[in-house]
Amino acid sequence: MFNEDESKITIEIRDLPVASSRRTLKSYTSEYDEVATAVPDTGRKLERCVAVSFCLLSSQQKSLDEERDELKRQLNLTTSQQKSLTEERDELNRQLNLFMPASQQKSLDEERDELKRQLNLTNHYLNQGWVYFGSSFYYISSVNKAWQDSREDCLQRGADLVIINSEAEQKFIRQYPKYIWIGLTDRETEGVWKWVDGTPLTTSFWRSGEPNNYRGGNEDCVELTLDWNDVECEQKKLWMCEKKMAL
Ligand code: GN1
Ligand code: CA
Repeated sequence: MFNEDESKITIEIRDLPVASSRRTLKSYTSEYDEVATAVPDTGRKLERCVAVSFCLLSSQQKSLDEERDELKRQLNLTTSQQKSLTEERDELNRQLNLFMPASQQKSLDEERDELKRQLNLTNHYLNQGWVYFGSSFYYISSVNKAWQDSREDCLQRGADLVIINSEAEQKFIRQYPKYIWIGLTDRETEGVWKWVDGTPLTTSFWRSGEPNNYRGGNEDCVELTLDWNDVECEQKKLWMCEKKMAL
């Protein structure tokens, strides 16, 4: 880039003794002026070079400054948007609490969850062929089993053998096929009839002459034959399950 004269100047400046590096800016300036006067072209080129570098640096700084200002502007915008959203949320919460206290909201949420649970359960039972009557679902089997096995089947379905508490329920069950197991037994204590949920028998619908422990047998379980009859628990019959569910 430099011609022979310029190379000389470079060497002269580089080869300056260490002590001279402590000289004042004034003395360098005058030295530069001397050199520039001695070699006029070199001085002009150096000046041009410094000026171009300065211009480049200035323009880079300018674009960095602009970029920083733009980022600041966007940050301020986001912060102010967030602030207004926070205020809006707080105001909505305040209004909602005025309209309905938090405790009431909670109990409504719980009620909604409970209703959802019941709806899912109801769909499940209806899809499996259960029938709703009074405040229970009922299921009638399609195969015959002994009383205990029948009961196991109901328990696996989340239910138990049917318990008959009223005349309405008795009438409802009479629509179904004859000879079905119900959840009544005196297996624990002969002559003391108890429902599968442990409650004692109060309202009964025995067939005339029953229970009779027929011919001195061991009739400890109850079938529904329009009305009730005690029979041996090992007989295989259809059965009915009941799942209580107040809807
Ligand atoms: C007799 O008639 P049937 O089979 O429905 C008996 C019942 C016995 C049952 C035993 C009037 O009923 O008590 O439990 O056989 N009924 C009469 O299978 O004796
Ligand atoms: Ca009998």
